Amino acid sequence: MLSFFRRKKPQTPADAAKPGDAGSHYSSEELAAAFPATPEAMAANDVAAPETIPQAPRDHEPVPAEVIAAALDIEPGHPAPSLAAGRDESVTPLAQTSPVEAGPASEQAAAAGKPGWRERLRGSTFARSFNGLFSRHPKLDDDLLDEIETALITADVGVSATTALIESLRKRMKAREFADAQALLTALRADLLAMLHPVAQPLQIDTEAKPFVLLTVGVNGVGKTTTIGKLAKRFKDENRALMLAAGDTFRAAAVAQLQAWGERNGVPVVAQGQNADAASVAFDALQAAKARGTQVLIADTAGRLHTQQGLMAELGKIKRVLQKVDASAPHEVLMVIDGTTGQNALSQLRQFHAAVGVTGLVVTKLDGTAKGGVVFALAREFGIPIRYAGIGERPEDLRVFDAEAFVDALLPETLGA
Ligand SMILES: Nc1nc2c(ncn2[C@@H]2O[C@H](COP(=O)(O)OP(=O)(O)O)[C@@H](O)[C@H]2O)c(=O)[nH]1
Ligand SMILES: [Mg+2]
Repeated sequence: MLSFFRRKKPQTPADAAKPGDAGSHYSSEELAAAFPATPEAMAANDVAAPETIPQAPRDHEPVPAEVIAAALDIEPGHPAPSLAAGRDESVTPLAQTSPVEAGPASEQAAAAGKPGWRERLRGSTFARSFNGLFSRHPKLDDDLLDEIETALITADVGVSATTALIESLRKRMKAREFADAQALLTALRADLLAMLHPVAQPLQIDTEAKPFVLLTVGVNGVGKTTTIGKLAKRFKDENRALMLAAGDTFRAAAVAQLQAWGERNGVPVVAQGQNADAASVAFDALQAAKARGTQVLIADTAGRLHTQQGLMAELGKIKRVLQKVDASAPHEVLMVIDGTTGQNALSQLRQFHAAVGVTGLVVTKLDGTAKGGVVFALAREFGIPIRYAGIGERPEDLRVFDAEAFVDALLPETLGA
């Protein structure tokens, strides 16, 4: 098949907007300069005077049992084992402190390699495009490269990352580096892994932070609240004193959803109900968490489109209000990205990073219809750590992002046999 991608060299909006060379990452300063705040946004950013902010958390109404049941249509389970290997003494690697790590489930997991990943990602466009590709094109030639190029683009790897991968393979093929198509596949797997290695950095809870504040952000429906619920379960299993802040005050159901996760996991939830000021909820929660000696505070926020300037500015306000209580907070700004989004994920991350300084990513819904490739595009464009991957709806389906397991699931070592 002919490759129109290589020959036409199309420009995506993401490529067009990208300064510097193709492989460069954005600093917060570059992003802030590229997306200056408007006067309206600056005004909206004004931090509420401390005296206008309630000093104590409000008790919330009890959540009806049916709401809890509806919100928690899941089975409890064990968090996944991880590659986490902390070196800093002041920092506790999450996975290493997990009591379930030593349990029979994790021993079984270790014996089976990286369980779940292949099975869950089998349906992705990435895996499906490559499945059978090498048996249809067993010969090492330009046609094989064109097919691979098309498969990568179709899987949302993005034009710039795909071009870089293909041109490198082409050079090495011309230099007769590969004995056969299988050798080229091995090289492609290694190149893909090399793209992900720098971003496969597990979240580590700094135990010096009291509490460690984790602020979740992202557009609507990407899986923020579900991810918080899964993290709550994980942290709880690690015996961490935990608190949640119901910062999505746009919808009453959003508060109830978080309260339901809290009740299921025995975790206190600070909420003020619908239409409350999200920054005020965050402020309350951090005060309460400090007073109680909580180790980890996870704050939910309402989903917002990256193009909604006023709402994006509100995130900056939440951050600044948190900093009134603790100058080092939030310790992690975790952006949740829906893996089915495609290349739009890049503009989302660009805008959220400019507004609030994203320090880690969770890519959800990689099971099901996700194409899978956007993870590579995100890694290449931004270099922001990918903390977790959502590969299903159960708590144990939020996995510490594992570059090897991910590449292996999308592109197994032996294909098209
Ligand atoms: N299949 C799948 N669904 C997910 C995953 N993460 C979240 N979801 C679903 O995505 C939907 C929206 O999640 P929610 O947490 O309410 O999104 P929010 O608006 O960002 O808070 C829910 O139906 C979740 O069950 C995942 O990793 N895989
Ligand atoms: Mg939500």
